[in-house]
Amino acid sequence: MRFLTLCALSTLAFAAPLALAQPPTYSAPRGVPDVPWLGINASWNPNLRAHLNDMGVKAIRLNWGWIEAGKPDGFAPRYADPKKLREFVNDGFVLTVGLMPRGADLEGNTIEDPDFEKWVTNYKNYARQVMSRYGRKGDVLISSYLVGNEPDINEVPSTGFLTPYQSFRLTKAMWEAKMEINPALQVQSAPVSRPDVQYLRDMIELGVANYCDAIGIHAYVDQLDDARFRAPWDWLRGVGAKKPVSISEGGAPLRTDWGPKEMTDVAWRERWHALAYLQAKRFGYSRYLLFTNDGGDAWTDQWAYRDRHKNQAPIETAYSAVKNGMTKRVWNVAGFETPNDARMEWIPIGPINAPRDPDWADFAAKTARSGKQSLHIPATFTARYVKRIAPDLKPGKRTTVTAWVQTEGHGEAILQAQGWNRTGGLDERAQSKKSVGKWTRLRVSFVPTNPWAVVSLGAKASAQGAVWFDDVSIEQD
Ligand SMILES: [Ca+2]
Repeated sequence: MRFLTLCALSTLAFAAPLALAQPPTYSAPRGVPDVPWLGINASWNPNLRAHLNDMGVKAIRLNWGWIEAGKPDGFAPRYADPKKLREFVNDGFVLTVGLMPRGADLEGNTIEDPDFEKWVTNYKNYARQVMSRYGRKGDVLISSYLVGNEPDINEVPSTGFLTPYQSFRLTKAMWEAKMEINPALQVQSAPVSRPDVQYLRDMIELGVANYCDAIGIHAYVDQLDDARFRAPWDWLRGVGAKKPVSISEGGAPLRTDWGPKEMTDVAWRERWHALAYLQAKRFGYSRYLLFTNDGGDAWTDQWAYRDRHKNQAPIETAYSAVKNGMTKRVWNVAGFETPNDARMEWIPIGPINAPRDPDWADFAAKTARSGKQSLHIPATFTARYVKRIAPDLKPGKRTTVTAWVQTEGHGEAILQAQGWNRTGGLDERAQSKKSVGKWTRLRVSFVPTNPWAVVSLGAKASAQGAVWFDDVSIEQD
């Protein structure tokens, strides 16, 4: 069966090519594409499948407007050609579509109604129609469904904004439809425009986690900083809910002043992709769909990865940041004997819109437990961290991260493993120690439900101090 669920597909996809090395040292195979965790919003064009295969993304969100706009389009459920969709599914793509709660259903009936209960019924019927056509058991073409798009900022003249309660009810209606048609389909709650908007908190407190397979968010630009990006998890924790959180849009644009003025747009966009990838893994998000493959108007063109005005040529360096950066992370035992790549390997963490990369980490310090070098972090009252993705873990296996540390003055070394729980993005394991002038080992252990972890090396101090790290390793039973 070709169908892969939102939650299970990364597990399935990673199970086959893993062939983990046996303990004591785990080493991931080079260049395992990080798919279909990674995806993109895309309009159909004749070369789309080849283009996305080249880029290394295998999840697609079909554009939201196609469904009720009534325009013939190769991907619109109202008109979609199942043969075209099947070509993608047979090639390993996972297809997502948003069903707008306004406009017409597949039979041309108006969905919106002044009587909200009738509106909910109409929307549920619409979801039933689409799922019966494209999501039936044994023949799933579109496996993920989103409830509309950014209800917190999308106002419609006739009825204004949908309230959080209305978005909650429409999510529940879609959930009920999929439970009737095919419970294996994935329903994502109405995706809000940013991770930390109160609207989402209201939906979560109304209980939306009980009626979806994943909480839906969008995450752009500096919304990926810790304080903002953690909000959905804080709110889920607040109501005791355990549910994956999925990102159906995110990106950083060119040719605007959204980024720091001290960096070129190209350099900033490249750094953004490295940090965004790390942050999405660090918080255990279950999918990341970038925005957008080739734009479509002056606004969306700024966020694109291919230039529709130049025969779909890749837009660098964002295109390469995805093709080579977001799909090919590797882990090796970190002895700090070779130069660190601060995009692909250990990333010093600072604000995503900072004017320059943090420069406090020395990845070639001359105090070494092994070889000739180690990582040195001058400790401050506010803890500093460098982080790295450990890809290709086997979910369900006991996993242990160890690091050798030495400290100076008031410095305290912190080892953390984060992002490994797909229904608890704030769950982490941590150990910290002072060990002045003497190498000692830190160790944390966990059982991942995501096929990855983010390893974090930190330093803090109540007064002057420093920390060295060497020989960081990860093992699975
Ligand atoms: Ca070393």
